[in-house]
Amino acid sequence: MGVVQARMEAALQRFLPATDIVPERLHRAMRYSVLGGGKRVRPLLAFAAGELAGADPARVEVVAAAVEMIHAYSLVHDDMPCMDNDILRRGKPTCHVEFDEATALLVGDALQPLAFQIMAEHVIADSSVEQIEMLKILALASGSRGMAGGQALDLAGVGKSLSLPELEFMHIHKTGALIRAAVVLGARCGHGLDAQEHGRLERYAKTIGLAFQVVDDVLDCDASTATLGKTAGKDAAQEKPTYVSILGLARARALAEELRAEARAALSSFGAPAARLRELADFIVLRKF
Ligand code: GRG
Repeated sequence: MGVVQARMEAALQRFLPATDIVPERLHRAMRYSVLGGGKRVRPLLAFAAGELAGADPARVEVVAAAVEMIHAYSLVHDDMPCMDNDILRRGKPTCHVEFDEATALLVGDALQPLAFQIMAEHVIADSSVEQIEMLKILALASGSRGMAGGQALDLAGVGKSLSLPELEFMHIHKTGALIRAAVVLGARCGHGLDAQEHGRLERYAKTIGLAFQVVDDVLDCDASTATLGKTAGKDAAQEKPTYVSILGLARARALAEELRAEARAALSSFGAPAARLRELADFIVLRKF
């Protein structure tokens, strides 16, 4: 585990309610769903963007944990029988299998406000106006004009053929919105960037958000369940439109490569301080799980 991941794990341990606090079972299920798993890509992005913007890591830790809580809730709900109906996540039984459906629903219901609570009760900006702006960024990224809306489009697309722009629109929302929020919020914890630089960072964030999804589609048909820690081959089985189903495997791989180059190009003016963001673009595209 890297330094950021270890720091994140400790922070999430602290922010999540303890298992001896009532209701114990819900708190156990929340901790089960958030802790001890996941690549922590979004926190890594928040810390890397924070580093570029000269942010205090103590502030970045809060926004990174908030984004990761929203992400964890989305996975718990996505795995439920009413959505993707999966039994394996991060190499262990999904939340509704380990606990039950009602508890899984409540885990999402509770993780989502907890994300906003920690952002409201810790100092993450120099002014309360700026802090509220940051809460709004996460709210927009999570809601019907962001991740939840993208999920709705995803569910509506099952069994249908989507055009490439339609697929891209869905993914920019479902997966891209939260990835963008991680980068933007990490950078907003500091004040080292001007408006133009924030714009370049936004372009980077949008591009790697899309690259993340293209690679996810490739891995779904290219990697094993054991490597992924989640059921492989589901997209084809569920007749979901994906980059692979539309472009074929080779062109989907080539697109991921193009997006990696585009993301790195967006960072070119930043020089050495953006090294971690470049590494993460490489990791997102070259990952095998
Ligand atoms: C239920 C509102 C709601 C939204 C669900 C993110 C999402 C929306 C569903 C997950 C389904 C899925 C496979 C999306 C593709 C990309 C993705 C977000 C994969 C999982 O993220 P990783 O790989 O997971 O960062 P880890 O476990 O590493 O944190």
